Amino acid sequence: MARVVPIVLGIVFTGLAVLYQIYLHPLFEVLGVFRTVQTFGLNASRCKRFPELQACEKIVLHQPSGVLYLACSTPESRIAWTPAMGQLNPQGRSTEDYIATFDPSTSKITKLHLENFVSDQPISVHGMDIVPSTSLSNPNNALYVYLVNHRAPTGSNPDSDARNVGADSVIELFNTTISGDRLTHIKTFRDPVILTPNDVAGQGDGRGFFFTNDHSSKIPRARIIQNAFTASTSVGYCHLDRGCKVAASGLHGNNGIVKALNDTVYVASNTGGKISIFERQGDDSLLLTDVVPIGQVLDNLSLDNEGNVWAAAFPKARDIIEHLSKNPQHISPVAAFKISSVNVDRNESFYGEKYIVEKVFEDNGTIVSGSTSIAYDSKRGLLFMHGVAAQHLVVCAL
Ligand SMILES: *[C@@H]1O[C@H](CO)[C@@H](O)[C@H](O)[C@H]1NC(C)=O
Ligand SMILES: *[C@@H]1O[C@H](CO)[C@@H](O)[C@H](O)[C@H]1NC(C)=O
Ligand SMILES: *[C@@H]1O[C@H](CO)[C@@H](O)[C@H](O)[C@H]1NC(C)=O
Ligand SMILES: *[C@@H]1O[C@H](CO)[C@@H](O)[C@H](O)[C@H]1NC(C)=O
Ligand SMILES: *[C@@H]1O[C@H](CO)[C@@H](O)[C@H](O)[C@H]1NC(C)=O
Ligand SMILES: CC(=O)N[C@H]1CO[C@H](CO)[C@@H](O)[C@@H]1O
Repeated sequence: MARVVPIVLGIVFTGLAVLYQIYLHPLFEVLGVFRTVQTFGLNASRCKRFPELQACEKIVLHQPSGVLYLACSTPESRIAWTPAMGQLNPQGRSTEDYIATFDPSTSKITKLHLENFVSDQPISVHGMDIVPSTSLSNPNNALYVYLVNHRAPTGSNPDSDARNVGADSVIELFNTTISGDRLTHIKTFRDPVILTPNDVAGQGDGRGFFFTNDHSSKIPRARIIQNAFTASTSVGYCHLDRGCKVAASGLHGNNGIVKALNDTVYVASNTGGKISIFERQGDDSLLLTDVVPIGQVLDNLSLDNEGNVWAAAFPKARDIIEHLSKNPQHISPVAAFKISSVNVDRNESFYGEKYIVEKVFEDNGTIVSGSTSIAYDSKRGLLFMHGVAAQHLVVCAL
């Protein structure tokens, strides 16, 4: 008996060490538990802050005009009502979320009026996509606006308490015109496949979109552990005529999504610290073609004019969690990665190197803090950064 105990302990410790090596160590690396934040790549005297725009979860650049679209709220209300973070107190949510445009050439901010939007509750914005209309008869420079809207469940019985059932999330389709001040509502998509929508990537015909589900259940219990260790999130596709379906499943910690004009779809994995690249199939499902490891907690993605993918990243997961779930004033370092695909004509691709990952900057929170969304105007050399609970828009000349 006396000799069995050390053997059992030995086995247990070896088991734990193996578990640590396989699961915890990579996770700690991605979460930045042991990381020292660097500061490089941004020059404070070439950056400006715009505190009129707060808590803008998602920003999307309209490249031809240089105008930025922002989906905004208030930092305080995000702590009460951010279903993606399991924050499900609808009483504390903002009643004045809005979509705004920001023109960097004049610094003009325009809050867009919602037209034809009939709802029994205020809009609660999250992910967004802005897509120029591809319709041939398009005299007005129309744009389609796809928005994740986290409604609260309605009614007064326990089955309609958000803490028990989660948010009643939908995806809204609007249209607008470039430099217009209105968003005209076209349709609300509500479907069981739209479970925990985070971000959306829409089509230019205003008829369909891909979106990420950031969890496999609407209710927060055990969701964090589930997301860190299991591949249980999905990408869905909805179409005006064909309804909604799961386009890809078994993915790890889905977050931002972006689609190139050629229908290549990029999805960021937050706790997985990687970007998955898909090709759209004839039946609107997505075929995984590549995975690009980044090694940090990732958030929302954007594409620049030159086909590079930009990813906002959090060097310190602990700080972003504090910032998002307790105290919006808490400083959270930010990093940005640029992922460029190697031209297939070039020789590198023959050796299996298809993407180049470059860390463009890292900041300890002095210049930018808590950015969950980054957009780069490659023509004008401007970098835009905002975050779900951030206090201001930051615009930097690179
Ligand atoms: C930062 O930008 C200012 C103004 O453009 C410039 O004078 C300065 O040299 C820059 N600093 C660095 C370290 O590049
Ligand atoms: C937006 O949609 C409405 C209704 O579907 C339509 O009447 C209007 O012309 C559209 N606006 C633009 C700018 O395309
Ligand atoms: C699709 O477009 C992206 C972005 O411009 C580009 O990087 C990618 O190589 C293209 N994919 C294909 C299959 O052409
Ligand atoms: C590719 O490799 C070949 C043989 O090494 C070389 O002759 C050619 O110049 C290379 N092409 C490019 C675009 O680098
Ligand atoms: C961030 O870095 C800058 C420049 O290296 C330094 O001056 C500042 O004290 C740092 N701030 C924090 C909060 O670490
Ligand atoms: C669309 C979008 O903004 N997605 C994510 C951006 O970052 C925050 C912080 O992690 C997430 O909560 C959002 O879901």
